[in-house]
Amino acid sequence: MNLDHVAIQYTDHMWEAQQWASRGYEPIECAFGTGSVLGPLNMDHHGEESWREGVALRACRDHYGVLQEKPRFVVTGTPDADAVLAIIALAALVPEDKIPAEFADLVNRRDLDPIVVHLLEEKYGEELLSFQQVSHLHRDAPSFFRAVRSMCNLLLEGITDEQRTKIRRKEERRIHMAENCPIEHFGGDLVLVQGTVWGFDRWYQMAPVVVSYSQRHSSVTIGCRSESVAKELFGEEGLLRVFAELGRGWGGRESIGGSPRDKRLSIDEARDAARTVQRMLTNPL
Ligand SMILES: [Mn+2]
Repeated sequence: MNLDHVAIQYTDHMWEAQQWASRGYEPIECAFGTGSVLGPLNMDHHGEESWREGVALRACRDHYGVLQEKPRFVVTGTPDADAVLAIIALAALVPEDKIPAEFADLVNRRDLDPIVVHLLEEKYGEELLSFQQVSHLHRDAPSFFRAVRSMCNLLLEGITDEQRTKIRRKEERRIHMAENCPIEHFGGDLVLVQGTVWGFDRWYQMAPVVVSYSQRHSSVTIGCRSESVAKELFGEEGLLRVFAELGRGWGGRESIGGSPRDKRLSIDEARDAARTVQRMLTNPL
């Protein structure tokens, strides 16, 4: 798969995303704490843009191939299926008939609510799982390229029965590990988990607010079940209020974010963060 003609710029900063956008790079899900950077295609659906439909859905249905001649993008965060499929559709990196509408729909539903969509029971669920199981995806441009390449291959070649079995087993193992990791309750609405796998879809079933400590990365992620839950519990700014309270470097969106990228945290520091979140919960405004 040759992606030499595709340009993807990664940034963690709104001003930088704006700069790329002004040079003709289409922002894909460039939501920052302070708002979204949009290009001509309005490819975001977070924060003030959350009234819009998801980006993959719109890219596949309404804008397939429109950036084929100028496939330039600016992105932020980790490469999720929604953003990656949007890039593939806009740049026409695979033929249109290789993107089943039901796959785009599943990517969209899973992006909006990972808790209610159980991939093991969905048509194309194994395909989406196979993408999600691509490891070592970080917050950088090479990861976006890797993710785009991997989804292109998936769409072009499909998966074998043998791969399907492996994918299902791996997902069952992930669910088991997520549900059996150490969990501490901070009141009824908040849990602190020490996860060795990504498990927010399972953890949100225990509480609407989850503080997850990753021993491997020595980092903390804080999430709310949804943007509307975040606003209900913490006020209009959602978790952004919490990140401001936690100090420099903490950040993200209304419903999810985490600890400073350049700082290693201990489990005790994660517990302190959970206590701060709990305090702000009981004291929403
Ligand atoms: Mn999305």
